[in-house]
Amino acid sequence: MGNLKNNASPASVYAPDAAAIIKEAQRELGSPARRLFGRRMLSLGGLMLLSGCELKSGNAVETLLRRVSRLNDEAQALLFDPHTLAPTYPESMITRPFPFNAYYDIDQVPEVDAETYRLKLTGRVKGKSVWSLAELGALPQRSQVTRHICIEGWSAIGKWGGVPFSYFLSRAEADTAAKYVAFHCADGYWTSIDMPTALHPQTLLTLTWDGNTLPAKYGFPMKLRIPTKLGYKNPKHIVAITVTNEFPGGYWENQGYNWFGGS
Ligand SMILES: Nc1nc2c(c(=O)[nH]1)N[C@H]1C(S)=C(S)[C@@H](COP(=O)(O)O)O[C@H]1N2
Ligand SMILES: [Mo]
Repeated sequence: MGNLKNNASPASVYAPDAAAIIKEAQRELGSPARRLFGRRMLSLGGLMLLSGCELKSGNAVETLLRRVSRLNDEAQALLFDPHTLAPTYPESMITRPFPFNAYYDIDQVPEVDAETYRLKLTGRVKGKSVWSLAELGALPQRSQVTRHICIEGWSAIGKWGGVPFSYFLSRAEADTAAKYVAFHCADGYWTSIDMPTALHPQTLLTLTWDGNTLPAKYGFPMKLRIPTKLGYKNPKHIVAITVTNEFPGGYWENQGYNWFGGS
């Protein structure tokens, strides 16, 4: 990101808190953008020229950066190869203890009752729309050891097991031509993904961690594990899933994290 730093001066001319804007720009213009533009990062000045925007107020900058981030989503969607697999690891490499992360402390983890729990499907779904844990557990299960990468700067290897999500979507007769799948969680968190990622062979609706029932801290009763996406795109404690053509956004995404969030 050196170029952004070196070209910090144009931003300071136009906007009051250049440092914050540059930091935001660095976050928004993550690695996929770097891949797209080669090693020549766009400076804020370059972005201004490209967009025809004058970065006079913080608000204009934010609007511009959001537009760039959406462009970044499109670029990542284009670069995403549904047949490319994320690396898998031997069980000996599993990170123990595995880190906990959420937008709250560990003592606030939601408690979901296994007996009364029901997963609800809404939106473009024709089949069974209410699922108990026993019904989900009776579907074919697979497990994989993959690396979870958090945008906050840590990663950890874990083993998750569950139902291939593409299989689940087809069993539920979901419209797999729809654009998005959104996830609503017991703790109020929500996120959404593109359909090609939902159908990716490594995207699993997981019920176990390390061979045992998913512990509360890791998302009981269910975490969507997507090894091709960053941690914040891996919802825990899912209670409802919506298949939709309306852009759903997400908890962190609506605060500026890039929506596609590929890893
Ligand atoms: N429901 C819910 N899901 C969530 C989050 C959250 O706060 N609530 N945080 C996300 C983030 S940022 C990360 S890094 C991972 C952390 O998962 P872990 O606790 O299993 O490490 O969960 C993701 N899914
Ligand atoms: Mo994260």
